[in-house]
Amino acid sequence: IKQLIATTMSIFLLVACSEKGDNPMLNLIPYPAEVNQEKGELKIDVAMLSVSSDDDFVVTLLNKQLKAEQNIQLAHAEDGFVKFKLVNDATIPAEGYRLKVAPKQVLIEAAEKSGLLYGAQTLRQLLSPENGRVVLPYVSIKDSPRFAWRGMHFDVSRHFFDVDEIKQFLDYMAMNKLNTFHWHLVDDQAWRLEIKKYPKLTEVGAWRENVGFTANQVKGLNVQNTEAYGGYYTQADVREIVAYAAERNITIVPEIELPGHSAAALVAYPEYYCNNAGELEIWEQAGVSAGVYCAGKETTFQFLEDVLSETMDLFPGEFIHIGGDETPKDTWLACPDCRQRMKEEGAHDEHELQSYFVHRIEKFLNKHNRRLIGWDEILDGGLAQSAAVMSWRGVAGGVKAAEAGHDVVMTPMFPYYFNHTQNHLSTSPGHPGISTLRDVYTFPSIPTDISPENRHHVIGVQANMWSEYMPEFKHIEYNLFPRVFAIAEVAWSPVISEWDDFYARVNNTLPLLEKLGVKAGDISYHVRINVEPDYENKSATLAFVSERPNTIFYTKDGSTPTTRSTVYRGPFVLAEDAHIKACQFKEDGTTTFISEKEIIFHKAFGKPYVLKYAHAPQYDGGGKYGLTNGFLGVEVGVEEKPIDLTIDMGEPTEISYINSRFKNAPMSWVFGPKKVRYELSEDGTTFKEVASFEPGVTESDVNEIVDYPAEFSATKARYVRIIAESVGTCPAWHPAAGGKAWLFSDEVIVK
Ligand code: NAG
Repeated sequence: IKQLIATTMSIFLLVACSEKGDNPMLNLIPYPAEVNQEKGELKIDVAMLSVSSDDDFVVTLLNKQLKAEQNIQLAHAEDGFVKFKLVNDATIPAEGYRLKVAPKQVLIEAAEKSGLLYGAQTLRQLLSPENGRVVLPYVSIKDSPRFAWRGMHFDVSRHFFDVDEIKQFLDYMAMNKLNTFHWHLVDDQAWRLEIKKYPKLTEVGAWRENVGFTANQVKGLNVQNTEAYGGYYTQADVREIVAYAAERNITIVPEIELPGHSAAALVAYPEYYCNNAGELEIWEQAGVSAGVYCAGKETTFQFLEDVLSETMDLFPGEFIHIGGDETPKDTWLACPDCRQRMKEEGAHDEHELQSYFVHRIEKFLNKHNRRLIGWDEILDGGLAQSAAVMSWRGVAGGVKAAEAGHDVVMTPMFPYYFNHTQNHLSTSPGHPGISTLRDVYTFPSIPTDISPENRHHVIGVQANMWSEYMPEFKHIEYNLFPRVFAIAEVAWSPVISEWDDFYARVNNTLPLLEKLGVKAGDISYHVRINVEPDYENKSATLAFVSERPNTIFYTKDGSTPTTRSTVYRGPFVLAEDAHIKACQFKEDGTTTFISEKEIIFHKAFGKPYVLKYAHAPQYDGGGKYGLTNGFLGVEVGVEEKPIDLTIDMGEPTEISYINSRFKNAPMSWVFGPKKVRYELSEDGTTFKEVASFEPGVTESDVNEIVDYPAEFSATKARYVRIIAESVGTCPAWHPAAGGKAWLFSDEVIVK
């Protein structure tokens, strides 16, 4: 019995030891589902690491990677020290594998090739040779992905990337266990896919006169704007790329945008544009053109079905992406054919006409056993149950779609758009609007607003790479890394680790990127100021979040922080107006950016309001109280229509001051208001004007917030109304003249 107790004890100790978590995390990204480290490590000469495999490609790829990263090669053997085995074991989940490092062998087992491929990627990260020897921890790993859709999107329309660059992109995906490549092949700026039946799509549509996106917008670029710029993929190229991806367990989802974002196609084939709608050009700048397929002509659908048929021949995957975002519908309203179609189909307005358009394409795809996926705008007007939705304008579309029973891929622009810069360096390419590694890593990928029984509809996550301001592949690499590690781990790992652990693993992986010759994006010194208002107690809790562990210094009076300012030690409560400024300092004592936030506990703080015209889902100002949450800087955005809100103060309140704030940034299509009017009411029915402004539109390239403060004699009122008129459309002098303009406001201050 003594013997038995002793044995049991030692087993207990052993288990306790391996589960206690006193082992540091292994340097693996994405982190496996289950890792059990045992005592000790295997030290072995690289030359002894022979390999045998039930699948040759796994070894070919692993060897190619090891050569580049570590300059080592595993020799083939009948009975290798490293064994990749396909086993008939139903307990291994889809794409999953088991990996065990033992004294006499390294064994990777999977039920499918994809599992072996991913096991090899994990092994690759475990191998760290020193002086001809490899040291491997004794470990046993059981691993499989969290999501079936682990996506990366790449826009090759705004700028062209050749076959080798696409393959390189796919390699980066495979090493991060990503399995879905969303290939954005067409847009207003170019059509890049050869379609045999319509050769002009690429003869005409793949080229524009200039590289466009003026050089001063595209940092570090020095392109002569004299020759034709462009390129396309032949069908042979595409077949080669599809096969290349398949070997790496990557399915390609091609995107054929419709009905909007289609100027390139319509310049090549103007007959599918509404008659008398005017001339189109292939775009050389960012933004949305008027190029929308005519929804009235039957020939449009014939054309699109032909295009989609060739597309389906090339891409064997289940999903075809049809775009569906940002469709300007003015041409439809002015087109007799479209009007006729609306009448015939009982479409009450242009939105229902888009719905008809999408439905019709969907039926065609379904007939060919494919599923449609599109941007969240396709939800307007209802969809067939099998259609899937990509939530890009925030998470609202994802919530709506999942609740309606559609599968959803979460790709909210903040933080999953990798074209947004990830730091504040003036040399960083991409769109402004910072989205850091930490933002990507810590973002809740399944919105908690989805009811628990519908959360399974979130089939995955995806990061998008729009290329307007990234003409060269090095820009893509800079913005991809290191954030791709974050999206990969979110997509794969069942649990997100502590930030510090992830940050450490990323830092340990950066030297490898250097060996591959990749210039990864610099990790920021950004300090995010999070405000949690407490409306009942007229206070707010502030928390600062940074990527780097450096000390955060801050001030509350709007002065510039220095290393003698207050040190941030944790969340704190604020009950008085403050102008917070916070930053981290680099080793040389400078800083890259000072974050700031003004907090004002005014009379309308936390008061509910009603907007007459809904804001865009992606610009909600931070939630329900976006315009009365007391802090400045996060905006509510309304397209084309006025910002017209009525605040309910809850009870008659003495008011003598109103200030509403609007953004003016014409080059981002955001214009200050044409007119602003303030009104007060006691009963919510009869309103009396107390102040008004008529600012007029500036013709300039500014990016400013303008205040409209008004003081007046104290008046008792329960309701406060602010009416700010929009310019509606971009004026004649603007590069996007006629396009819908935005109106943005961050706060209404009432005193
Ligand atoms: C969106 C557009 C896209 C553009 C991107 C970045 C979607 C679904 N649509 O407005 O065409 O490239 O922003 O500017 O993202």
